[in-house]
Amino acid sequence: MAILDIIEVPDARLKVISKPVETVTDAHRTLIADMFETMYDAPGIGLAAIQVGVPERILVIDLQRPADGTPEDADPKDVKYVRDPLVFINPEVTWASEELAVYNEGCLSVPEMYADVNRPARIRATWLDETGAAHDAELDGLLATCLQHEMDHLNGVLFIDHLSKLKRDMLLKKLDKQRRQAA
Ligand code: GNR
Ligand code: NI
Repeated sequence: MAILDIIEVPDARLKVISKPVETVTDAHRTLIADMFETMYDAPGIGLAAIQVGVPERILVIDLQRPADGTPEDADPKDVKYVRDPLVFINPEVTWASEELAVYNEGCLSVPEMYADVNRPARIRATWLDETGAAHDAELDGLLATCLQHEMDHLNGVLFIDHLSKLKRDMLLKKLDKQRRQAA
């Protein structure tokens, strides 16, 4: 297992269109394990392979979930969260709701910058998991938002590309300033 370097803007690799996986191999499974380790270390809730420099259509998500046996009405401060790793290979959106949901998104490749992004609230998607098994499911909530954010990465798109040029340039300037102050 290894923690990999996460690519940040303005690295040109973030604009690359990633290639479909033809056959899921042990090398992919090793990459996926490293992607989870990298994501948990960051920490983040999702990571696309291109963010660690690999232009293949692979992404991982972990939104964590309350531990088994947690009552619906448990006090939020008593809820213990456990890992819930999800792997998506060659994901495709086959349906999207007209209804949009807004989420204050961030991205490990645009560190410490956040902005509201509107996306379809519910999507139906197909994908393969790390064993090569096919899945088809309707998703909503943060999982739908996060999967769309990660799928954008596979197409060379960042959350800031959904903003006006004015807002995008403001965020990139702020990031630049922050980096110069940290240096
Ligand atoms: O950690 C992350 N948080 C997040 C918050 C709202 C919407 C999407 C995300 S994904 C992001 C990690 C990341 O950059 N994945 O590509
Ligand atoms: Ni991202």
